[in-house]
Amino acid sequence: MDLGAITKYSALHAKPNGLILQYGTAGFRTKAEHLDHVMFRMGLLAVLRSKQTKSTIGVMVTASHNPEEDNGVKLVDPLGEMLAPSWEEHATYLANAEEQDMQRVLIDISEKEAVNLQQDAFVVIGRDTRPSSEKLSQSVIDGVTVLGGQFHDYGLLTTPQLHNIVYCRNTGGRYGKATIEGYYQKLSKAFVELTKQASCSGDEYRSLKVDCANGIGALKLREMEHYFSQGLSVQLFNDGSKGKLNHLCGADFVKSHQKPPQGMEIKSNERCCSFDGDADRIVYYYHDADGHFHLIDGDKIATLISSFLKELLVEIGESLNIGVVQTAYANGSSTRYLEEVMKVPVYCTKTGVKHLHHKAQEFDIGVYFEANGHGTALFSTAVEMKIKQSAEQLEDKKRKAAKMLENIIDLFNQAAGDAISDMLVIEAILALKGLTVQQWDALYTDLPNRQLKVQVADRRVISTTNAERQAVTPPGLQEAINDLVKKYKLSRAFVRPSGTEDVVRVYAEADSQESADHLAHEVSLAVFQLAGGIGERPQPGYKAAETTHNISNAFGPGTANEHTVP
Ligand code: NG1
Ligand code: ZN
Repeated sequence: MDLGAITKYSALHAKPNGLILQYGTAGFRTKAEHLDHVMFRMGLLAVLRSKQTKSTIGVMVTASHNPEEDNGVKLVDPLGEMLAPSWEEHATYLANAEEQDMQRVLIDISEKEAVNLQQDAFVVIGRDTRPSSEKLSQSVIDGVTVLGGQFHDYGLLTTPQLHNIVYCRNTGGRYGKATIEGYYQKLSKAFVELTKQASCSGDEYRSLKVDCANGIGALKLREMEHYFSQGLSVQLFNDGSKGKLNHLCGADFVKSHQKPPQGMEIKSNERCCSFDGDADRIVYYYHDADGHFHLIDGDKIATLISSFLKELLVEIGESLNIGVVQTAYANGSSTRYLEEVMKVPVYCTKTGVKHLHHKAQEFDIGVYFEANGHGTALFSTAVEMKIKQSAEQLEDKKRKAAKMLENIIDLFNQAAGDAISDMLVIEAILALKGLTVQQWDALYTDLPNRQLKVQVADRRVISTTNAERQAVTPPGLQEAINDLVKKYKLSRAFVRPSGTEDVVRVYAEADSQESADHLAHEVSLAVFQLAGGIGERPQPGYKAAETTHNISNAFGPGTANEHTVP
């Protein structure tokens, strides 16, 4: 380690005194102007992680669905997964070291993790379309090079494309070529093969409106569309040519406001979808003949996918163990439908895709989705081999089903939830089953629900158990929630501290929208009273909820996962 050079370069990416940031569920995320030192240091850390794992490590510069002024960074582990938890702690430790302590912290981490500093290191870097991303990714590169690491800067990428590239590089090409071209070809080939088998070829099944959140998804979909155009035509909206990133559009906006994005004209029964700012989430929606908006979220996507996979397995005659993984935010109707109608086991994990991903790895086939539209399906190596064999050996209908499954496996991005890949999977399934968007939506009816945010002095006073469905502290809060829930039919409510914003999230569902709204409001009041609420008391009615939403979305210092030490 050339400590002199590190000190010299670090001074060029100096940390503002007293600024403290946390590596949260999605890495570091805050105002872009506070992130230069974090980027440089994550370049250093990626080199250490690469030396330790003797593998390529990824660094993605993005703040996903956050406003354009924000940015963020996360590291991608060798199999395309989120960074291991012990290294998340190192990341926080290194990002927060004052300038004079930085070297010592770096040495500390390499000693603790027994990093062989002589080992080669290779880091791949990607970034989204934010105005700040290019400069910040240059700071990552400075960190990588000063520690003697080699790198490849892939430039503009969606987050899941970077995860995919890391996975491909570390598996010697078995998972596919580690290039953007390789990604387009693999997915498109599988998609075109699948849609060739669809019997209904009416136009309504084969065209889709896509809201790209004014982000990277638009660029990448445009690059890719000619590869799959014989199977699907896409019409892009919010492609970044005018509007601001994630502003009044994108998957997060559509899901949380339960309304269509701006800038997209929707005719009745037209199938539409929205990506988020880094294209790792997707939600679908349509307007019915009466002009009512219908949202099809991650839960219904998981249901469509798992029922299709199950049907194929029955057809092939394979009894593989298939499971669906959700979080506490999954709509109660979806869980009931999966368990009672489809007879598929459902598991609930803590919020954050790394938890869902790990749980899904326990099955032959694990389908996981957060309600917000982030998810994918994972297939064990043994299953992949078995299906390949079946596609060669079986005959007629069984062979056809095995071939379909083989292509579906190729169409999923098994490294991470991926809006483009999920979109193609969904479009293929709808075409193969001859389903309209309304028929898909009619699988079950979502229970009315409401999500609110409450501001408290210190959200860490709330701790939870049972996959975040019950509050352990502060004393009395869970009892209060239990009493409130009893007042409503088909009701459920829980609270948890957000991992990405300085708020407590409240979720409630019940048999009517009015009841869900009341319950959410009453639970918010209980949180405010028992967990140290600050500012204005929560007000009843959805109008108040929207106001709360906007305030905490401002994401300034003190409202994000950022604290300034006085
Ligand atoms: P927090 O802020 O911890 O609720 C949010 C989402 C997560 C996940 C992360 C990372 C909800 C309720 N929460 O986490 O699902 O996507 O952001 O982006 O949607
Ligand atoms: Zn995202």
